[in-house]
Amino acid sequence: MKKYLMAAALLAAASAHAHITLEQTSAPAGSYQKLVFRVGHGCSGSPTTAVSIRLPEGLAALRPMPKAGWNIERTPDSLSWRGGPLPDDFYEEFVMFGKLPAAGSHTFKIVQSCQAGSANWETTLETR
Ligand SMILES: [Cu+2]
Repeated sequence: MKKYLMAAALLAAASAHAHITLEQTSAPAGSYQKLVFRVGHGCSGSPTTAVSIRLPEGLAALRPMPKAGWNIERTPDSLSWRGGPLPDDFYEEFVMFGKLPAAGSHTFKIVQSCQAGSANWETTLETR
């Protein structure tokens, strides 16, 4: 949430919104936890059609939660939901479950794809 890449013109319009963020930003290292990614809006008014999350190192035994209307794509280092479209003025959550990394700061890089355009986000999980 604190770091993100957007065109300067979109930045001012979106800065008051929720972006894509983790519901909980800290958790015990090595514990099994649910990670909830919250999508607060689309791309400058355009509906969301995909959320692709690049996973930090050390996340293990990862299980995405299936979601009606969305197809899940997995690679060793990313997890994507494609479907929707999720209208700009709706809220949605994308969930995964797994074993968290060792103590430290772990960043998830997220690409939000929309019917028009896309946006890049980062959200960080602290494990202790
Ligand atoms: Cu926002």
